[in-house]
Amino acid sequence: MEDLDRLEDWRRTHYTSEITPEMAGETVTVFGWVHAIRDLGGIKFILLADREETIQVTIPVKKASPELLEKIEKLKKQYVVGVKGKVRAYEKAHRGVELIPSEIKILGAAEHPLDLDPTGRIPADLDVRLNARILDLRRPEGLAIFRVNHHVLRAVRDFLEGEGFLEVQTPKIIATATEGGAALFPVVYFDREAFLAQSPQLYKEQLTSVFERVYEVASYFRAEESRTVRHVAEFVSIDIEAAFMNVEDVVNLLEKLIVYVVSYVKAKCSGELKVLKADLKVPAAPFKRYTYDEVLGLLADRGVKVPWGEDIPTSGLRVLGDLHPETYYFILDWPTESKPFYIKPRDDSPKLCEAFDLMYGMLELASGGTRIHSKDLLVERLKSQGLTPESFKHHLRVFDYGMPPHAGWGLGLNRLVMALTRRGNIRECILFPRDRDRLTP
Ligand code: AMO
Repeated sequence: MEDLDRLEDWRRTHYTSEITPEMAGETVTVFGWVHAIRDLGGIKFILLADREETIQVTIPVKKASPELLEKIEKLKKQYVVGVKGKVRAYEKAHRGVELIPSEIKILGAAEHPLDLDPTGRIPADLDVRLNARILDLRRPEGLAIFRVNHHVLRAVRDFLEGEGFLEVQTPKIIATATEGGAALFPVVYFDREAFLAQSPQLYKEQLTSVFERVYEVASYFRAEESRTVRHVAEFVSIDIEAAFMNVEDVVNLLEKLIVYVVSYVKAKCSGELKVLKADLKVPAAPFKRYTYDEVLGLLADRGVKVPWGEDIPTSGLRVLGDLHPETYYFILDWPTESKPFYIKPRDDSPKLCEAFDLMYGMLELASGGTRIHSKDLLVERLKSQGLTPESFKHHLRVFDYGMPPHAGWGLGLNRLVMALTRRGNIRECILFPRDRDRLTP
């Protein structure tokens, strides 16, 4: 589209959501995207959407100026417009209010046919939606999910601040694997090979020997080969690590955090939750705590045999999901061999370790535990997992500087938002998801 109008001195006076019937007679300026156009001959309607809501703009043809009508003729869906007009109370309009424009600016055009209809009236499959992600995000559900995401993070930061945690940033280009080697993405680092970080594990542990309580919110990278609704190649994790704590302390802290976050989201995001049809219930603490052995028993009774020592397979997770719909619960006392090298084996029974997972239905939301803080034991565990202590020499050296006992966890933000917004695929909760098949947009 050739000649767009200029913004000049026009500034928004209100978001659409702020315009109420009580403001009848007031002149306002709104900006947004044309969601729908309806022409009844003598009267034309535009549904204008901004990031908050929508408002009906009503143009009685006889009363409108020729300039205004000319503008209206040019409009197509998803054009960006500014509207200056008078508020009118009108019961039949959405929210009982409409806008009678005196002037319209066309500030941005959209090419037709559009790749996707953001009103959501024409269903599209997820791949089509993700290919036109920006249009997809303009759907009310898209906006709602990422507002929930925003408020989850606010709640997390608020809570951890209250618990004395310091927010840190650790490197994302690293020299050695932290969570097992298979899923690393190599990068060319000048004349050496390096990797994208899978987690902040070793750095957050080291930092407990300085700042005692640290947390980080960041993206991590795993070359996940499997195509599932809950795995992506780039995800955001909320990690904490605390000196002078053990598994029990960090489990209790996580439980408290989940209750805090759900309450916060329920209070701040009632509109979003309605759009998403997510009826949130604040979970009651304490959450159910199972041991790994108890879970194996539950599964065996239902026909899923898991060899002791192995992780719970998807078939087992499905059974657990059916037994705990929309419910948070912990699994504790994992076999040492099923968990990473840095998890502390139990003193009384070293075949078991002080690790836990937090589950929501069939979804693993978080894992963590007490860490090994004896250097000798850590070296032994590295070796028994087939890793070379030499590759971890910088990390091990820190254990010679005075390492406190410590514990922590990593909580998958995208999975948590998936649970809170009741989405069936993690990709819906990531702005621009990355997986085995997708690297764009
Ligand atoms: P873990 O590997 O269990 O633990 O990861 C922690 C949490 O991160 C999320 N997550 C993922 N989300 C989406 N796609 C993925 N590919 C993916 N991988 C992991 C999950 C998971 O529960 N260092 C430990 C944590 C700790 O002990 O502190 C770790 O990384 O929600």
